[in-house]
Amino acid sequence: MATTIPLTAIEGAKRLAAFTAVDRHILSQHKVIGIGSGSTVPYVVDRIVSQGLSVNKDRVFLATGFQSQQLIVNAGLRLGDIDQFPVLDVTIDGADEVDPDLNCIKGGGACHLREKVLAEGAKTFIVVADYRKNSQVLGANYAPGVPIEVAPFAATSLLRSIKTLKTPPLNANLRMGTGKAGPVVTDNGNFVVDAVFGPEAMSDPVRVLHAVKLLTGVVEVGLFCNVAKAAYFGNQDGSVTVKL
Ligand code: ABF
Repeated sequence: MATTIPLTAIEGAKRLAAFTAVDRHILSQHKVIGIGSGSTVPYVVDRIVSQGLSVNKDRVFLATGFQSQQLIVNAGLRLGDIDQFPVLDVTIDGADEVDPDLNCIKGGGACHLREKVLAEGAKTFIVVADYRKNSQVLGANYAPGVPIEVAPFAATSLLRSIKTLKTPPLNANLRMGTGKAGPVVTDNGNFVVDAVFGPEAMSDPVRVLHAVKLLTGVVEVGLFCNVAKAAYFGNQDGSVTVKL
């Protein structure tokens, strides 16, 4: 007899957020859908699959990275390409942290360049997460800092130039892989620098985003400001908090 393994509270919260967001935002008329990265997104795909073949056969799904590409393909959904479908109806993705204005830190999984392309290309961008990501100030709950994708040749220079910002990070480090794997390499062949900014800087994430983006070698910054339309947080008690 098959045994069912109960979900932990956090997994249950992720699933609740994902299911609620899909039910509200992935409608039958939506044909081009962006699928983000991380551990909450598999529940998004599960819920979309449960909408049935009759709607899904006419849809195309775009991926933010290798993981979501595998999710789409393994679920039997049609994988599309951003070059063919640059405008998406809806993109749903996870986040590392979300503030009351729906500004997000993203990129803990090193996918934030492609995530931002699919978020900005969507008519509606929705964030799904568990309650731990619901924050008053970015950086309060997510210790690793702001992920910055950087061209490998410029990574060492960036670690120096970022210190010259008007409000510099408290620390910044090249993200390393596990063991002796060397630096983490993104799906785009770049490195990632994680920069921890203090509460004063993070009270204005748009300013941080603009300042860091101007530094030579920066490909994309894992701050998503004025992009998300809503965020859904699953709570431990089975409720969902919605930020609009
Ligand atoms: C992606 O996955 C990233 O931007 C973020 O780093 C991470 C969040 O994942 P999880 O759903 O596992 O918390 O969305």
